[in-house]
Amino acid sequence: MAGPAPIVKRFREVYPSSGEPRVWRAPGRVNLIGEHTDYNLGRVLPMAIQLECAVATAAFDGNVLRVISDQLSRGAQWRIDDIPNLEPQGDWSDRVAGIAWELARRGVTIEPQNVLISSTVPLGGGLSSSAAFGVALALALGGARDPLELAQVARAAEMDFVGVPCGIMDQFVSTHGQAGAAILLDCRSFEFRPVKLPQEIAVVAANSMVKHDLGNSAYRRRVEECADAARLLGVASLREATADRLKELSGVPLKRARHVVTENIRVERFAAAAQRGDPEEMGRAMIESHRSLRDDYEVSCAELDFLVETALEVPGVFGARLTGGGFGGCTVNLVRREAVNGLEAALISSYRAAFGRTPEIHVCAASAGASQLI
Ligand code: GAF
Repeated sequence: MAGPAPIVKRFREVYPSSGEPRVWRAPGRVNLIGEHTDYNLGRVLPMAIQLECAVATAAFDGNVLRVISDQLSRGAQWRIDDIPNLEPQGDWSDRVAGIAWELARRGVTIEPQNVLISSTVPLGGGLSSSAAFGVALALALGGARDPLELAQVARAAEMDFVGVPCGIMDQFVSTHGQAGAAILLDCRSFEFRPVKLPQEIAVVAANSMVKHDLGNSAYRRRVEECADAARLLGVASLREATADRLKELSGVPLKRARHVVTENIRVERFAAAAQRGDPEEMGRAMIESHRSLRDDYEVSCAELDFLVETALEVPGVFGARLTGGGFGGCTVNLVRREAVNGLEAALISSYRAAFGRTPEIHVCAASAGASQLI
C-alpha cells in the first residue's frame, strides 16, 4: 500500500480551496479458483491484492457531491437533493452515482463534499477494479459499516443501478481480505475462512490487455443459463445440483451446470491441498478449472488460452487459469517463487510475438480488506 500521501497531495492540487481530506482504500482481487460460482451460491477462493482504489474526501460548502476520477481523467457532480432519484446515464459516472443512490436508499444522508478517486487496479483487467472502486467509495460516503453490509452496498449499486447481475465475490473479498491469506467463501451462507498458501508459492497475474466487448452480454447470458439449468433440475440454485443429476440435462444447460458443479468441488480440493502444502494438486485443480471455463462455460478467448498454455510450459509453474469474468482480463498463475522471473520473461516474449501486445505482470501479495487510512 502506497499510504495516503500521494492522494492527499493530488487532492490539494485538484481541490485547492477544500480542507484536509480523509482517505479510504479498498483492494482489488485475484480469484484463485471458483469462477462463475458466486451467483450460483457456490464457493469461491479469491485473494485481496496490493492493487487498490483510494478515495479522498473533504466536506465543502454548497449542495453538491463533486467527484473526480484520476484514472479516468473525468469529473461529475450531483445536487445532493437529486441523489435519491438519480437514473443511470450509461457511462463511468453510474458507478459513483450508484453508490450514492444505494446509500440514500438505505437511509444514509450524503453530505456535500469534494471527492477524489485514484486507483492502481487496471480497468477491465479482471482484477475487480469496479468492486474496489465501489467499496472504497461506499466507505468514504457512507462511513464505517459492518464489512458484509459494505460489500452488499457496493454489490447492490452494481446490480440495481449500473445493471450488472454480478455475484458477491469481488465486493466480499475487497472488504474481508486478509494480509497473507486467500479467503474461502461460501456464497450462500457467507461463511468464510482464511486459506494460507504454501510459503514457496507466488501468485502471479498476467493481464492479456484485451477486453472483448462480448463480455458484458455474455456474463448476463451465463447468469440466465444457470438459472434455466437450475429450473430444469428443480433446485433453487446450481449450488444444490449434484454430479449424479447432470445426466438429466443436455446441451447448453448441461455444459453450464457441469462447470458449476465441478468447479465447486475443485474449490474444496484446492483449499484442502493448500492446507496440506500440496502445490501440484492446487495446480491441477486450476488447470482443470481453466479447461472447464473454456469448454463448458465458454468464457475464455484465444489470448487467455495462449497465456495459460504458455505458462504451463515454464518450469516451476504448477497451474494457470483465467481469473474473473473472462473474455479477456487476466490469467492467474501458481508458481515457485524462484521461477517468477522465468515465467514473466516467457509470457512477455511469447505473447508479444503472438498478439503484438505486452502483458502486464503483477506478482500478487495477499492484502487486508478495505480500511480508512487517515
Ligand atoms: C465478475 C463478477 F463481478 C463476479 O461476481 C464473478 O461472477 C466473476 O466475474 C466470475 O467468477 O468478476
